[in-house]
Amino acid sequence: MRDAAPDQSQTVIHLADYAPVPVTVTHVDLHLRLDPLATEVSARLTCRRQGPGVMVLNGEGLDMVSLAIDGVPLEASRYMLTDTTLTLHDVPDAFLLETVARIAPQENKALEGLYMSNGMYCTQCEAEGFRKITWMLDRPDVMATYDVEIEADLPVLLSNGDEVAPGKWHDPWPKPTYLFALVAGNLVATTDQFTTCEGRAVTLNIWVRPGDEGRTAYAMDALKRSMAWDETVYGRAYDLSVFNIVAVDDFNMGAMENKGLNIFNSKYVLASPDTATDTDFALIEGIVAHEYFHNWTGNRITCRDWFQLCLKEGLTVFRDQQFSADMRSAPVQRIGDVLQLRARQFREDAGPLAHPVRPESFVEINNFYTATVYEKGAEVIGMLRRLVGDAGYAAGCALYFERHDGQACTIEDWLACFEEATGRDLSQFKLWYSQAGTPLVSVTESYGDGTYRLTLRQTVPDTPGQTDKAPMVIPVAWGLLNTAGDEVRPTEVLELTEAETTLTFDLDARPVLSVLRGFSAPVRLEYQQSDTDRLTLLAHDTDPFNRWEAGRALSKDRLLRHITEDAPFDAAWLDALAAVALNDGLDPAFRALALALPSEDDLAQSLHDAGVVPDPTAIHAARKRAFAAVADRLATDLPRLMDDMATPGPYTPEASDAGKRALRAVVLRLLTTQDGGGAARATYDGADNMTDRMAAFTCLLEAGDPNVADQFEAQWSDDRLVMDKWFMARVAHAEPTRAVQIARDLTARPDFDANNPNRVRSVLGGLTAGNPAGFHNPDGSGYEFLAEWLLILDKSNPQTAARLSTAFDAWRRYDADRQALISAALTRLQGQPLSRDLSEMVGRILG
Ligand code: 0A1
Ligand code: ZN
Repeated sequence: MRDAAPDQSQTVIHLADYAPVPVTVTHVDLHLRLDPLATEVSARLTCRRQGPGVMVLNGEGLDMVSLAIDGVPLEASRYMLTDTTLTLHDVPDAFLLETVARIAPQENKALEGLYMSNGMYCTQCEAEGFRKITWMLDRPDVMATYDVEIEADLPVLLSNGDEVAPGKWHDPWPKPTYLFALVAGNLVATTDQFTTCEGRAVTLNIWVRPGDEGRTAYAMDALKRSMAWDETVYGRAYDLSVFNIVAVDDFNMGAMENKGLNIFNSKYVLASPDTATDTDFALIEGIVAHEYFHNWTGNRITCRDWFQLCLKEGLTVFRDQQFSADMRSAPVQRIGDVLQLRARQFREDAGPLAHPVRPESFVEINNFYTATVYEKGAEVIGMLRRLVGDAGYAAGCALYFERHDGQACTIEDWLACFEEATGRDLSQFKLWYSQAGTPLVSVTESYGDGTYRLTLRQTVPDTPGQTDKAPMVIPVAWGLLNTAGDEVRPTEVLELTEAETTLTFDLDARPVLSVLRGFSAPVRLEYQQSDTDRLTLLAHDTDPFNRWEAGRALSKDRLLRHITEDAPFDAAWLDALAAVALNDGLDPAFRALALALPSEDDLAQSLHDAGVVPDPTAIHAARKRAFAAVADRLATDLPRLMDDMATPGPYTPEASDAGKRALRAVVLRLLTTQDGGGAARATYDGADNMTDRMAAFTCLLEAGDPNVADQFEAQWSDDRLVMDKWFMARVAHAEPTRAVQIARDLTARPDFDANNPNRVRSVLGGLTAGNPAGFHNPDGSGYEFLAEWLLILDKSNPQTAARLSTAFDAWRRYDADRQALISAALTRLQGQPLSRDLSEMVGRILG
């Protein structure tokens, strides 16, 4: 294997420096003769001058075989070739550039460009991978049509667009390089049909390795539902005669929206009841939809430059969340989305990696596929919709699709459509794209003499490179209940635009405030609401999100007070949780969410926010005690609850059954604290689906069952995706003092493939995210272990190494000893030759 040469160039690229290319490419004609070590890529680029200047093409790791313009080989004096560029001097106004390059896909372990996975050729070109295939203007504002011819002794040869002859593909839709894709291999398809609302017959294929055909049905179903939904809700129809999805085992991210040829991490396509959990099914549905929705938000209308990434990603995440909410329970989906946002994006926004939704500079764009760009980007779209209303949102989207189809756009283009369609000035709203950091909204209220007064104050915290921020426009949805729990004022949206706003009302009695309903803005609330009011909201709020939020606030408060003051767990809280758990009128999925306690990382951040240094070991222990207290309170009800949540009949991934299994999983965890694993063992032995099996497996691991790990392995050792779950669970559910050693031992196994990102993430992520008390072992062994692996991975797959390094980003929360250990590990890393990806991350984390 050839190591990826460390690229330490730390050139900073700025949004402000954007300039269009002087010479553009309008058509790309590619011929690829595939070979593991000597693939020949012949490219014919139709070029046209559009302004003054030299033409600089990108090209990395390419061996040049030939170079010609309009059929004439180019003399050495007319071009300059470097490791990363091909500069052409004195080109005509219109010409054909012909290059032949040689590359070695088999040696490409960075999984960017053209690479091989289990004998199959595949590509990943976003963001800047096309330059590893051939010389080209590898930037999103250069949009070209493509003809591709693939030569290989393999049965299936795929590229973008429509197949015009075996192995020959034509894509009529102009696209940037990052949407190019090619796949060649021994694959089998599950095929279906869809007829669009415009009457176009579309063949749908999901291509997998032979043997995996039995696991494609759910993804196909999700694809058809996505196509129909985008027509109905956004008026967007598909535009080619074929839509191909390919499942690949070695993939850096979740999936990729290449035009007409989506490539997926096999984890997000393949599912059967026996091998995938309910969570996997939900993720597959959401990701299939996400990639499909990109066909309009990303592909037909793309980004002018990579700073505009949120233009396609924030909008497409918002759309996939809307879709999932329509397919499933909307409140449960919203709670899940907010949990995810807080866990990943709030954490990012609170630390050294904080950046605006539209960053203004970067060294390596791959480091900006972040929770802020994706998830906060989606929240910004949600706020926009709230502010302009449903009709205004529909009108703005319609104008955007009509005006910008076929273009590479900016956030300014997007917002202008909403300003024009609705007449609303969005200049203050635009701050959401440029000011980093999670705004803090503090809420104070008073009641006296028949007057209720509500004051909201906002501040936006300092973040790296940004201080003294202006007030944002924050849509705060709120309503009032009376103390008996009846709603006295239904939801209204207050647009907080100033640093401080006060509302005053005449009311007969003191109300109970329900604020930030539906989590109407991605902000943190500072609000000392009384227990009584929270209990009222938990029992009665008409807004399901805030009903859950009230319970969450109570639980978090109990845990924090238990950690800082040793406060006992009181009956009022336990009774309230029990009441929700046993309320048959509520959706089981909601009850499961209400019973789940805040995560260890969430508690660590909350302690830090309160000025207390978090101790991961103490947090872990406190959370276990809280769980045991809930189990004690519910003890006599647990077996019945388990029975009530039975799902008779064969497994279906439907949300209603999944909700019951989710509640059963929480109940099983509670039961395990009481019976040492008896119920979990019975569930494990009797499970007929992976959801129940995994729920029981993790309980048994935590209970110290001596056999279950081997038993699971014996049954599933041939299944890569199932074994990823096993690797992760072994670490995440290990006793914290043993977690690092277990992780270390797992990486020494022959089936630990360091070139497979899923396997690597199972073990390293299982430790850093799944077992915080283990990762933060006071002896520093977790930090050492991660740093060692970052260095190893960086040599072959810099992108994955850089992503995993974010586990260190919250280091300044911790005590002086832990901080010293982490900064020493990071500083040692910094002293090594690192990739551009990892060195940018380490530098930013150290600050
Ligand atoms: N655009 C894809 C995600 C993606 C991004 C980068 C990749 O390689 C660096 C791969 C995939 C999406 O949003 O699904
Ligand atoms: Zn996306």
